[in-house]
Amino acid sequence: MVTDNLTSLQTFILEEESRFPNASGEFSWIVSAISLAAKMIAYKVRHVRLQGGVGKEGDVNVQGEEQIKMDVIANEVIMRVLGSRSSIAVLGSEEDEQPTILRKGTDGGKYCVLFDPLDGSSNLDTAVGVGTIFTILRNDPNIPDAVRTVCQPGMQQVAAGYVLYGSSTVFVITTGHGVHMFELDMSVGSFLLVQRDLKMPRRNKVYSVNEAYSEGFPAGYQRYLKWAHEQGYSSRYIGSMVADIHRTLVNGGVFLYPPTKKHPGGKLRLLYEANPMSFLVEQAGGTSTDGGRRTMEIVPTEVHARTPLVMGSADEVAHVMNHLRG
Ligand code: AHM
Ligand code: MG
Repeated sequence: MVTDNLTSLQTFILEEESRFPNASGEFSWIVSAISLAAKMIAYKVRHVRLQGGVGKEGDVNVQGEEQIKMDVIANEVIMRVLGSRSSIAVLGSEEDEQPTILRKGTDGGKYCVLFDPLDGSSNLDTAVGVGTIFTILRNDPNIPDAVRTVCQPGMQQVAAGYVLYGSSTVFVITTGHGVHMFELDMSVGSFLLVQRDLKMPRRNKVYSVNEAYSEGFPAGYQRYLKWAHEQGYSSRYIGSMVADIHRTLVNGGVFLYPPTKKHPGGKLRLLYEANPMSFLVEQAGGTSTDGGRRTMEIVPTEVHARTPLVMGSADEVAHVMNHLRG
């Protein structure tokens, strides 16, 4: 009996694009570049100590956070691989202060790509899963300023996804038609489809939050946690967003990064982390808010804007929201 055919990420994206008769194919080139960069980073992450990548780089990034060598290496890989794609007008990394304008006006470039090259990299020295997060936005050539070009609400994303470098390497993507998961087959060097149209469970009694900060959380979050304890919830927190969101997508539950004493406006970045993950979660049937508003409706005011985050299974997010309302 013939089961499902094997489908590579490349073939899958070409098929998706063929649904749009006027598609130029430029989009599939970008996804193929991201997958190439991901394979290179996956290899380097697997050998991070042998490559000398766990040491501190000595610099701090634009957020004032200390960079480790792999942050810089991953950033360079992505910039090199994506920088040569003619359809990208603006490329922005969480590690850099400003997005880079690659092409202007008549030079073309239909898209902007934003990425967090190696989220959770502080976990690399303990061999915990880390990830690359990306989002693809449409470029508006009439806006000459790169920051204003990329400051689009999440609703306008063309595609978003992440690569989790965990016990296996998985590539999860949405183009607005469901969420699809691929696994890296090292023997052929390709990401192969393992789950089409992934839907997250509507409920699962699991919350994922850095509970050690809870004294500094607004009262509503504290009420929610007390309620969740009484209801017999489990807690799972890796401290590496891609790994925590991947588990939440697959198993259900809720992921929270509330306002804290240290980060009163939330820690996670709206454009680089919250929006791409929100797009995926919504496409998988879940919801995402900043504790009040739908995350993807927030209009970013700056490229490194941060936001509190409550995302996950629809019913679980609703429980949090009920407690936040009082
Ligand atoms: P990074 O982009 O500097 O790696 O920081 C983001 C990470 C996320 O992966 C994770 O969800 C969060 O920071 C963990 O923060 P905390 O250690 O405060 O719980
Ligand atoms: Mg990050």
